Amino acid sequence: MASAQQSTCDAVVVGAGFAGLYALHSLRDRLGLSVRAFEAGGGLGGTWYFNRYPGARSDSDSYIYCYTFDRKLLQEWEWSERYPEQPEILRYLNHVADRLDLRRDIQLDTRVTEATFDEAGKAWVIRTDKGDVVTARYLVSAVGCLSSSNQPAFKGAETFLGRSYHTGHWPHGGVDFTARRVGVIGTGASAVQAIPVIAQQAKHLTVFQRTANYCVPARNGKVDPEKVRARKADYERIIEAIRNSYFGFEYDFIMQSVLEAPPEERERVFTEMWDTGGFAFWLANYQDMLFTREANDVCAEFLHNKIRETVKDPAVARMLTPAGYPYGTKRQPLDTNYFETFNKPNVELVDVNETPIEEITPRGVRTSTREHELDILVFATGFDALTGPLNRIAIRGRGGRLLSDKWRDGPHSYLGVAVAGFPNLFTITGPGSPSVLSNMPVSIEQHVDWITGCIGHMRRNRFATVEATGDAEERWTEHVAEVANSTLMPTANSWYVGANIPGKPRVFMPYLGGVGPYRQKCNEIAANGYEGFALAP
Ligand code: NA7
Repeated sequence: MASAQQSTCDAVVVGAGFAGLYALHSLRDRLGLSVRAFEAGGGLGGTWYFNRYPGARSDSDSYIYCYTFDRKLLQEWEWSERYPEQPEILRYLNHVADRLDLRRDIQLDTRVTEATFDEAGKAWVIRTDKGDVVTARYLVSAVGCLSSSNQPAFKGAETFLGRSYHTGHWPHGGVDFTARRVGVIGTGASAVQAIPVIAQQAKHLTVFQRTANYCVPARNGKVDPEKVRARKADYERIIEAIRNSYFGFEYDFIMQSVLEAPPEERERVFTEMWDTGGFAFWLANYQDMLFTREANDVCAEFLHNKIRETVKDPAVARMLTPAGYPYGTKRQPLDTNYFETFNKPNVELVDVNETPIEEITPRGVRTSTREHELDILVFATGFDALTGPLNRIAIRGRGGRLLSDKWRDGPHSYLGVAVAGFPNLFTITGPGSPSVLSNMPVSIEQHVDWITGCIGHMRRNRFATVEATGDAEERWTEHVAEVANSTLMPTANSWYVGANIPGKPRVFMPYLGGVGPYRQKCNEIAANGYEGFALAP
């Protein structure tokens, strides 16, 4: 596709990951719109194009970490393991793009830098770093929730003579750690996946930990072919179940207080969830776990004991034992031999609260007590979540107002999909929607279907613009906060509240009301003529 050109189309989609691909397909092939998608990556896949670090895989089970709109594809595609690995997900997304003939409308290696709403023309004028200027009636953001990486500004970072990488921008040829001294900064979900794999190769691995994490075993492996067959035969029920569930998984809370469960019963239930692996311990635990500290402590204690049982050196076990925040209020990583890795003689743990990183030197990382010499430094330091990817595009709505200015004190959004003052802008899995607190493909499909319905309604009724009203937006934003504040979730210094980014306003960004209830709310709003939106000819 030629670049550096001026053109017009009905819709521009920003991003070609799970969300962008489906948005392109839905708007183009269901509504018949002319659509152009821009993707910053050199290939499609979004998150799965960029996050190629060792051990990268989905933490959702493969049979539900996929599109459900194409039932034939659901039957045909064979996942090789319980959790799909990054290359396999990328193969899947490329397969989908070919199957739906999406590539002809995707421009790769192109970052959208600006989008300005032209009030007179009732259209968006979108500019890219390749010089494209596209006028489109609808602007659909499919930028992802975790695509703007967080690179902490360590003093001296530029002086390091070894090689350094961020997990979210991993080199395509991979990194050979053999005989290398490696440092990993961070112990979030990415690090928890990468550390055991790096430790197998590296001569020496130093892990710099700021916050110890609660991890539960993934228990990855081949899925019994009988189970695969049974699931394929049962997809209609599964789809209904995940769409109406709380988190987009086949999980339900145990409708009992953990404090009322007899201790032996509780232990049996915990052990069963632990042995099954995956998110059950987090998302299908006793119902009061995320509501009262007393209940939470009981669940946390089970996990503390597991760490003590696994990690041989009591001092290291103590450092790895999370403290100071309730279990489940930060994203729970799934691990494969994470804690076991710290028993290896070539692995060292540094608590940067006790011995802070003072600077990065040409030879490695210097903490308050010593210099750790390194050949390779891995930043597993996460992302400026949810608002970051949107705020880095200069999106100007009515009166030329920048979205990043409007969101200076935190995101204000209606349903997480629309913003007052920014007509015809749709934000797939934006802040204020279940997004990162759900199995992403389920939420992505719901948003894209809803957006398609909304644009279809506009075209049938000859509305040129749709815009969230200020009132509806404020009520929704308050509701998002109210639901979050009724739980323990906002109490931790997590990326859900932006605590990982210095200066970011502390606001709990994803919607905790549940995937099923949220879907129902969105459907009701549409059925009531797009309540809370102003539609204009
Ligand atoms: P996360 O979960 O944000 O983890 C980042 C890690 O890096 C975490 O342990 C942070 O500690 C640590 N970090 C961040 N900044 C610093 C500085 N300045 N110094 C030391 N340590 C730091 O990102 P991931 O990539 O692991 O996972 C992101 C999501 O991707 C994941 O949840 C899945 O949804 C997929 P902190 O906890 O903030 O103290």
